[in-house]
Amino acid sequence: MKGKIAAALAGFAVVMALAAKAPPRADELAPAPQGPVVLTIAGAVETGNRGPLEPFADAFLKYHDKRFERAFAFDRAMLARLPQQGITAHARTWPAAVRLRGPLFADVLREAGVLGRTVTVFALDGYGVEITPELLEQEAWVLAIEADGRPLSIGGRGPAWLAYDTSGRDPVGEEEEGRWVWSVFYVEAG
Ligand SMILES: Nc1nc2c(c(=O)[nH]1)N[C@H]1C(S)=C(S)[C@@H](COP(=O)(O)O)O[C@H]1N2
Ligand SMILES: [Mo]
Repeated sequence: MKGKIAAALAGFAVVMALAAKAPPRADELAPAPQGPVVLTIAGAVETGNRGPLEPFADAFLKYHDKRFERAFAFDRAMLARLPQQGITAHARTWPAAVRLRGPLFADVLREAGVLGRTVTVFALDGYGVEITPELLEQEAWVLAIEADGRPLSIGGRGPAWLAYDTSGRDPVGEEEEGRWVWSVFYVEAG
């Protein structure tokens, strides 16, 4: 009897694991981005707008050893459609303060359905910073897509740059600047 229960439980666990791993059906997904994707959010994404990482097509994500069954991908227009915030960010080592503009990072996370989770923000160069919900609440974090009136570019600090406003206080030091990830392209929600 015990064996049967154990076998049934094991079978149930396998079914659940398969269900969790199954790639989403197309009709389960939110509308896909129209333009080139600049940001992919994966991990604890429930709905998402794309299916599994495709090793051939998603060569750069594969290069960074990213894996997912579903994700929420943003093209630049999707980020630009969210309410935009203008901030002035300044760090001690910079030649001058920079005017940044883009959506609140919290709005981006909400759109992907992962607001409230700890996220790791990754850049093209592999740099990654963990942002806990507590850290997110301490500042009005902006995922900037524009700096000093110009769209952020790949090769510059684009496609997106995570920072917060520092006007009215001293330029930030190394510790805070270290959390301002530039060239953001991927977010993993835990
Ligand atoms: N993409 C990316 N963002 C990053 C870093 C990095 O190496 N790569 N370094 C962080 C640190 S530690 C600092 S102090 C600032 C400035 O880094 P930089 O001197 O490499 O420009 O960016 C932060 N954001
Ligand atoms: Mo740094």
